[in-house]
Amino acid sequence: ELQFPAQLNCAALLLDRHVNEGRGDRPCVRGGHTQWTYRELQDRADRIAHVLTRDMGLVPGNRVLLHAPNTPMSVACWFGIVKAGGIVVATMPLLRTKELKPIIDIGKISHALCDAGLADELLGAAQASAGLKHIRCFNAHGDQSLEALMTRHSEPYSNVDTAADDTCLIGFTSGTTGIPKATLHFHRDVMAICACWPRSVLKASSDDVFIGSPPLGFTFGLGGLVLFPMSIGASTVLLEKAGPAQLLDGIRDYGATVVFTAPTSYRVMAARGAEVRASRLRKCVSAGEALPASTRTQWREATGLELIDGIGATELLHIFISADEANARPGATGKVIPGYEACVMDATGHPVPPGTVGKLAVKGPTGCRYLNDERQRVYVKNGWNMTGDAYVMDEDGYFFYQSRTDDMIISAGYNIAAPDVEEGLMQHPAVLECAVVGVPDEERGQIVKAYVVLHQGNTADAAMVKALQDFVKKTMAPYKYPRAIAFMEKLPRTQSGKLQRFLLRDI
Ligand code: 3UK
Repeated sequence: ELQFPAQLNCAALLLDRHVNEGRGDRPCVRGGHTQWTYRELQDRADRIAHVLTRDMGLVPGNRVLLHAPNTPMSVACWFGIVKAGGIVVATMPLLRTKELKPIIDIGKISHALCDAGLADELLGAAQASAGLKHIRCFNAHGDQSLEALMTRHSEPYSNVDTAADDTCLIGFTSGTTGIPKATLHFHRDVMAICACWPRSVLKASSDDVFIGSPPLGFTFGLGGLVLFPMSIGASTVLLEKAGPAQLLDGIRDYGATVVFTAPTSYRVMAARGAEVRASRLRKCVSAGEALPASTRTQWREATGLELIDGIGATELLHIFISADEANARPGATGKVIPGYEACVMDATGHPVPPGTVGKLAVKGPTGCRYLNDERQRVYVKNGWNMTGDAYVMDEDGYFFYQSRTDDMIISAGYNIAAPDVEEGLMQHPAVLECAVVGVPDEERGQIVKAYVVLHQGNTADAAMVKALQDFVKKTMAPYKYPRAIAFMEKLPRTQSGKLQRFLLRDI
């Protein structure tokens, strides 16, 4: 059982503690040409907290939108807001006015800190929302910029004395469908995730250098690139652009040792495995989407490193099923991590025996609290968080991902998990990535259709369709083979990198 004091501001534990305990001069955040120690980040965060309270009229409990790419300054803003008792609502940098507007409305946002480069979209959304009145931009000029206001406040800030169960952040779900859902997380939830997965699975040290691609608006990125490194006094690199090529450059240039990114990114980076071998990289974390067994093998063969897979969710804040390098099993996400419970249930809410497909149910120190949302009772049933994933657990407690519960294809009476067919196709050397969906069919109810992105140098023609179909029929149960195949330049993905299969169903 995790125990926390009744009063707790996570900024004190993640940031101030290191300065108070003599680690103030250790490197903390880097990015672009910026390099701040823990003391330097604390100085920025304190100044921002002063600006929020004195110049922007923030009172504890106000919601503050943070709209920026991953940079050291966005980390300073995150801590400034938390120190001042505000609630951080970090957003995906690529969101447009149309997508920011519901977040501002649902989240009842009153304040915003915004990178000047993204200000137009935010100002557009703010104009249409009555509540958002106080906006300051950074990376900006002029006497009303955040930087200008920061120069006026040099005294240390004493953190607002928040309760452990005051809300610290609101995470918006990446929303593959429907209106985005706002998930509330307390200060103690932030400390709970730092005490769980990083200690039992990641096992990084204060000398590690973290890097990765997920934005801070995605809790995968917030945890991996800010909370986890800072909870152990390590350092972290924030990349504004973090496609596979920039990530590899960053790993080399900053001497990164721990990387967080999605399966697709590992597939692309594997082609430059020699550079990874020449780097200091030692731990590679994959989450956000199922990791195909073939990607695990491909990465190991290219780099000599074993991937750490983990499933997390915005609703649960971070990872709850995972395995370290030594305990990895191909095709399995891992075992439930200490502190959490997980099981696979049937439609009536009863656990199914090992080896049977069912719905994943999870319980632990963190869990879903939607803000004013009817969908709360769909996600949490009898205290179990129902993630919407179909899983199988084996006799040893390893969990094997099958599909999202709504990505099960039923064709001529067969249950076919879309990711299973994707994995089969991905084994073919011509396939870079693919997405499989069920499309309506008079005779079979649904048929399996694959959208395929080919590696450069291959031809998207009828011969390729035939070759891929024959290939799948040879390696898996023939009823699973894609009866229809279409080729694409790239697949539709959310800003957190998740495949949007539902868009393909409607083509
Ligand atoms: C899927 C996975 C198989 C799964 C997230 C790590 O992805 C995160 O949060 P989201 O709310 O999505 C949650 C859903 O994504 N998923 C994530 N990881 C895996 N499926 N294997 C995986 N390793 O459908 C889950 O229900 O965007 C991931 C940490 C924090 C996060 N928020």
